[in-house]
Amino acid sequence: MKNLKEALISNTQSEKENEKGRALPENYVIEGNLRIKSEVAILLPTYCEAGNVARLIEEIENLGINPLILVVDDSSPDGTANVVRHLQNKYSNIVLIIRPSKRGLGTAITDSFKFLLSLEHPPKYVITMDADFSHNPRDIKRLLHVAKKGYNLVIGSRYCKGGKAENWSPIRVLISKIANFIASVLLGLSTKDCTSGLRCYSKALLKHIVNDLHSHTYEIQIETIRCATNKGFYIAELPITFTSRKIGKSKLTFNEIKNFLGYIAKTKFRSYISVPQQLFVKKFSPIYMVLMRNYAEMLARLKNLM
Ligand SMILES: Nc1nc2c(ncn2[C@@H]2O[C@H](COP(=O)(O)OP(=O)(O)OP(=O)(O)O)[C@@H](O)[C@H]2O)c(=O)[nH]1
Ligand SMILES: [Mg+2]
Repeated sequence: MKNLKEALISNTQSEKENEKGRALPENYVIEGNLRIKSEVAILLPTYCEAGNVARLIEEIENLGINPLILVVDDSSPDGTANVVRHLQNKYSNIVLIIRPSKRGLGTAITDSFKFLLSLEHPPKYVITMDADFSHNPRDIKRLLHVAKKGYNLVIGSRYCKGGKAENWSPIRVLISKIANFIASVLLGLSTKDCTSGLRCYSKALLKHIVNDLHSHTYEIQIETIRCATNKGFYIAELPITFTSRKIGKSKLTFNEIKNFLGYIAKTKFRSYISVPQQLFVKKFSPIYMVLMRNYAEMLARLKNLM
């Protein structure tokens, strides 16, 4: 087992790569072949998904696209990492990152983006999906097809025409709808499903936004859409059927919902204060200039007196 920084440094010799390695925490462990050359990476964040992850990886392997499968596990107490290790004996395209404790979905995704971009052969497309079979692995090819048309972010959407969520409890439907309503009304996002975790990101997009991502938990899904929109990248939505998880427990807790609402409130507040600030500087800049000139003159006089 290698420390992530060491693994990156030993596999990528250039100084630039080493700098990127240093940007990642020292206490992560990485296992697998970092020299994999694949056009597509599939990112599976896991926390206690031992009952799902093996079958999911097998189904992804059977798609025939030979992707790099990256599992980011937060030291799940149910032994998810061991299940993945077992599969690494069978398939050479699986990389496992183990973080020392549960650190949230948002940081799992951002850490993975940083890691993938620092590889010797960074993938051109990065798919993110839940590891609980809520997302159908067969949709991966559909997402890639649209991404290859030039869309930088393709979202598997439950709320665009043709999309749906099956067997979801009324409370989960309500939480999801409210979260999307808040995101579209308060942040002005035009995407219909802003919280879906099934996505395809282009390398170009990730390079531009990775350093702007600071979410800890589920708000990452909104933050990535905002960053892509603000920077003028192309976003598409593709209808999917989302299925409620059958094995394992949801990790969506009150804390995650609190973080999500906190992110929306903070972002909205920032947009309120930045507009008057910009107006103020524009409108009063002549006054500002006069004040500055007087201040400079005063300093010069003081200097002459001394
Ligand atoms: N590494 C990591 N993965 C996480 C964390 N929290 C959630 N996940 C994973 O992120 C994915 C989405 O989490 P879920 O618990 O399915 O959340 P959800 O889809 O809103 O809830 P469900 O109703 O259970 O489907 C799953 O693969 C989880 O195992 C975390 O803190 N760290
Ligand atoms: Mg889920």
